[in-house]
Amino acid sequence: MRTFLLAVAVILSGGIWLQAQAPKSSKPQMVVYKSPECGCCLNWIAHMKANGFDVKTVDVDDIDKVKRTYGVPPSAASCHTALVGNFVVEGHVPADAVSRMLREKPAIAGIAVPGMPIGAPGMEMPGGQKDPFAIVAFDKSGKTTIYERR
Ligand SMILES: [Cu+2]
Repeated sequence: MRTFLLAVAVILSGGIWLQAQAPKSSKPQMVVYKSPECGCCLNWIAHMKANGFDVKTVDVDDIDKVKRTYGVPPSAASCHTALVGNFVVEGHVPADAVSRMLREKPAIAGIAVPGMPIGAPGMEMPGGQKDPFAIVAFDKSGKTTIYERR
């Protein structure tokens, strides 16, 4: 019994210690730039929040300027542009692909889902239609490669 109580005490104090060590928010912090009129952008933001991202939204009048600033190649452009860690996330990229990039930290500038494919996160249709799409990676020079196909 005494050993049991001791074990419980050790576990509890360990838990308190871990909590004290944890950063205030362990969620990945993301900033999303979008035009104020963009509805599907809001749907994608909801998707990212539902998957554990801490999202701050910034409405901008000139979203193309944001894309130029962060080096999104025109061929990879979509509606919204997001920053997370040292990476750029363009368009309706699935949250798990963003998480993989943050985990693996590849030598790229960011990933994008060019255009607005039907059925991508935030682009869901009432009938459940889903078009296949590619997630592309781009580097600082604007070169794109296929990151994943969905
Ligand atoms: Cu969109």
